[in-house]
Amino acid sequence: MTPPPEDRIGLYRFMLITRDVEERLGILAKQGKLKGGLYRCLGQEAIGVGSAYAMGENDVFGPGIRELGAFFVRGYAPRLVIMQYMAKGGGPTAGRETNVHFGELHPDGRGLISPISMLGSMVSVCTGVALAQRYRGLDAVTVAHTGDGAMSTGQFYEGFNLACVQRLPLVVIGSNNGWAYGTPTNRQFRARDLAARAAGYGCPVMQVDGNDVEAVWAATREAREICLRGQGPVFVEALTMRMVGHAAHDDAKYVSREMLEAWRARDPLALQRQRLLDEGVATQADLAAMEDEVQAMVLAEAEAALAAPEPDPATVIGGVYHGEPSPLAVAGYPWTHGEAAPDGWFRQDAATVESRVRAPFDDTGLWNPEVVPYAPVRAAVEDER
Ligand SMILES: Cc1ncc(C[n+]2csc(CCOP(=O)(O)OP(=O)(O)O)c2C)c(N)n1
Ligand SMILES: [Mg+2]
Repeated sequence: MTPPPEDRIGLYRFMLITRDVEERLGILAKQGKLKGGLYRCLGQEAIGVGSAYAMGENDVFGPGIRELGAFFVRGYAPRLVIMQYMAKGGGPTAGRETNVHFGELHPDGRGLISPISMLGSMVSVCTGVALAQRYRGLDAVTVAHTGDGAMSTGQFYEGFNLACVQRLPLVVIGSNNGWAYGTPTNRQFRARDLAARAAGYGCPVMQVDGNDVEAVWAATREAREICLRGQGPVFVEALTMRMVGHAAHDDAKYVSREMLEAWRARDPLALQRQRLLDEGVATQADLAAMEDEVQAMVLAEAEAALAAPEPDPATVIGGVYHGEPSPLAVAGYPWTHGEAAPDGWFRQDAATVESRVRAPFDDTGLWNPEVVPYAPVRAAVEDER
């Protein structure tokens, strides 16, 4: 499955935006303009972008901290992300939080659950969302992200196992980047990889090159279709590498230079760029023009964020304690702290609910997990892991 030409270019463009925003954030951090830590997804841009791009309009997305690209795909302007990192008053949490812990589940929102710090919990939460989607008869799936480390938590097991038993429309994308902070995967689990671990839950499992944005797109697309047929959940392992430390304060000296070099040759942006040229989807001039346009756009967005006001001290506990008016509501954000989901968020149709709830249980056909081995980079780095 290959995306249409405009989407192949779109995938590259969103990865470019992601990288340019992170690079800009890195400069702002050095200038002392960021309030919190900087957690980058350098080298992993294809996973957030490819999976978010493959989703349907009404699907719900549960990103991890390395899926920054998904925020842009789902419609956030770079200035909002930069304002969030700068704790500006007009940022998505109005200065209450200083990296990507924000989202919107409102019907007018962008179907993004805020990344959850407690590792593994995203999968439990998304299991609940997927259960609600099926119960309410929605033609939609939930896409949850996990890391190799997050997959080692009890929360992951409990959530994912329940999703499998219930055959929920849940796609879990596991980014195997070889490390959970400074712990390599071989000190974390004995199974060969995340796909082997996931197969034990009894669901369909796929393994993709996480640095190939079109492969991530295609796998998510296919996983989504399987879920909509009632044969979910699906676990997709995306093999990748974290090209910088866990966060800006981590020099990652525990990662060997050889391993980094092997992966640097497979940079997701460079791979997609070359593919667009090789297959005649875009010319050198087209891409250069787009790169200039994105760079200028991100710079202008950063300038707008820099010029934006700090939070008003008078509202500083708003949206933190129950009953305090949230500055986000004032700023026009639809989903505010403590509000109930409005009527009509979920479509309630008894017949559809009935068929959705029944159908997956009647389907007793067991999925034969077809784990597609992924060789190229694995060979180079396997011993080290
Ligand atoms: C339950 C829990 N334990 C520990 C932490 C601290 N912590 C935050 S990120 C991280 C590593 C995560 O590794 P992984 O899931 O592989 O994601 P990656 O950082 O590689 O993208 C750890 C240990 C946490 N946030 N939650
Ligand atoms: Mg990891």
